[in-house]
Amino acid sequence: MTPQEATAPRTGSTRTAEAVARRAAGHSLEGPFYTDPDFYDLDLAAVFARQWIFVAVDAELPEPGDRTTVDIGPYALLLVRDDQGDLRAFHNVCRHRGARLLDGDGGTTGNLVCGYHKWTYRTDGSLLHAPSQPDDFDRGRYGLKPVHVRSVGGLVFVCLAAQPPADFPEVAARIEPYLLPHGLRRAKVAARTDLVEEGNWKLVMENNRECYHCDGHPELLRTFFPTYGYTEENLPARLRPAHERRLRAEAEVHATYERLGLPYELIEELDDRVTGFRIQRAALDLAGESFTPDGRAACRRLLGDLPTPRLGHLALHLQPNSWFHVLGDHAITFSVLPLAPDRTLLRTTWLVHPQAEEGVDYDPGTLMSVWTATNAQDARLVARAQRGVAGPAYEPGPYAPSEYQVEAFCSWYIARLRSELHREEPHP
Ligand code: 3BY
Ligand code: FES
Ligand code: FE
Repeated sequence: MTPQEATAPRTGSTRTAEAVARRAAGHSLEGPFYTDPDFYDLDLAAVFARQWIFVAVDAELPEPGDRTTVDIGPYALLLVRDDQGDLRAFHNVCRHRGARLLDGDGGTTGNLVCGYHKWTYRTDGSLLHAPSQPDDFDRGRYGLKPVHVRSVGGLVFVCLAAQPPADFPEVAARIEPYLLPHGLRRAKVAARTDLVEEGNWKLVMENNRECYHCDGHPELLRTFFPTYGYTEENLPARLRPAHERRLRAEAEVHATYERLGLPYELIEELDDRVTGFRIQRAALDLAGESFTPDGRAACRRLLGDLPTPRLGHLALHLQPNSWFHVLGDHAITFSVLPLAPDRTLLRTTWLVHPQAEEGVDYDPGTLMSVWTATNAQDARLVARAQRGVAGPAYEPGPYAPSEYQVEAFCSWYIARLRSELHREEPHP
């Protein structure tokens, strides 16, 4: 090494590139991936500004003029349904002097009016009116900056990149047949919670991708089989009774899926493509209908007017930031959005049949209880993990076999960073 190299400052990008190159497969990531602002910036660039990010459901903005806002790290976005009924997404930044255009979520609007000097945009993003500008002012130059948006079976994704990942249409085409029978596009939002977790976004995702910690979820485990992630070969003896119950329950729901023509095969392509995903229909324990204490439906009206609630759950995992459980009676969506290196928003949304009436067909407390408890338990685990990996004694440790989806997430993530570090295209 020449003296010059030895004394040259190690820039953020050099340190990050070295850590990415060093990553040992089968082991958790080094501490700075979860704590260091340079890694956080790299995650925003390589993942959140490149991939399709799950941010909302169609049911939040069903009618023309309905709108909502969402922030992805530093990117403030607004979603609006235009006059033709199509979803649009824009940077939520006024083209006059850059003020945040809309605040908060929900609401209906004819036009989008900036609260500062009242520049007014149509729902298609074009600038309709800029008060007191000269006659030759060219409104055509100051439309809102558009962002790619698309719905997949009622789930809304945005992509900040100029060129979204080319494989997403294929992934959408493969998961849509699983989702469409549940009618999520026309469903009703029964509840939504925002939970700020005290941990890096990857710890939130990694935690979701395994059930090695599921003893911490007594409410969930009444219906969710704890055998998740294990195979016949590596199943611990203590899970054998649950495994036997699961096999019997699977045989029954498979017959139902066949009878109703519902796709149920496992597709698991988590780390070998740009848009990693996993989808599967699987049985639930007890009554097998829903995530409730006795496994019975929490909502009397069924999603998509399906003829039986006894459908187990459709589990969908998408890289980088989401997971979903679709049941006969309701659906739950989970969107993970980074706030800071050590803070992450988990937005959870419960969907029911559009005509289901609160207090008549469902009690929100019952509907929400299992995942509210599970999210709170997971948030405590994520905060513990963050505190541990932030300390000097932490070194990456080995994954257990049942954590193979955590390894898949991390190797998928490392591949995204590698391709970012070798890329020359600028960012939006
Ligand atoms: O939400 C999931 O996909 C589940 C719940 C428990 C662990 N995780 C695999
Ligand atoms: Fe929006 Fe001035 S910043 S109208
Ligand atoms: Fe958990």
